[in-house]
Amino acid sequence: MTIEHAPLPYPLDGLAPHISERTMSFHYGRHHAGYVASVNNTIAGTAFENASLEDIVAAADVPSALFNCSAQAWNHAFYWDSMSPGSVEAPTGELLAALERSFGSLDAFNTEFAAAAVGNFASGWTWLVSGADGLQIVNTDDADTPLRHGQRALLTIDVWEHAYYLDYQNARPAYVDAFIEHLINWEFASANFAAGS
Ligand code: MN3
Repeated sequence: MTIEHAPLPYPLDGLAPHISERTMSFHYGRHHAGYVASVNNTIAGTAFENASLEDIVAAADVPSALFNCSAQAWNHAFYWDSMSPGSVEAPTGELLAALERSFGSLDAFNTEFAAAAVGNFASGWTWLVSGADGLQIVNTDDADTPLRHGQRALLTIDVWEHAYYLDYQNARPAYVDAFIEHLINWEFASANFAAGS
């Protein structure tokens, strides 16, 4: 089975002006495409040849080149889905209640999430996850992903420099603020939360 470089859920310029078409053309069109191509090249003729991307991420040796490219392929697809064009629709219902239980309020979550993403001293990812202890914000390094830690990912922001440097240069806090204020797809997070409860 060939791992698919799934189409973006919006046009390349759909997140502008917060994330530009130029960033997306490199990030989706080159970085993400490259990870998917590396997975397909690496699994050809191996026991993983017919595995799903999730199964490869779950079973690949860590560290290994296959883990790096497969987890990055999965993380990026999840990141595209974590954003949507247009204004952010605030979370409601069960997810809002869970956010309030774990963080106190939506505003408190936003503040903690921003601090974690700005403070993530790595080329990595900041995640909202659901686990045994409720909702948590976690940072991962490089390609590492909640899939390998028994946590259900609800949403993520890519904080590798390639995600924001063309638009924000070194101003990661401005990129993180734009993500929180303008881009989070809470409907996607809510569907992920519902699937795990
Ligand atoms: Mn990236």
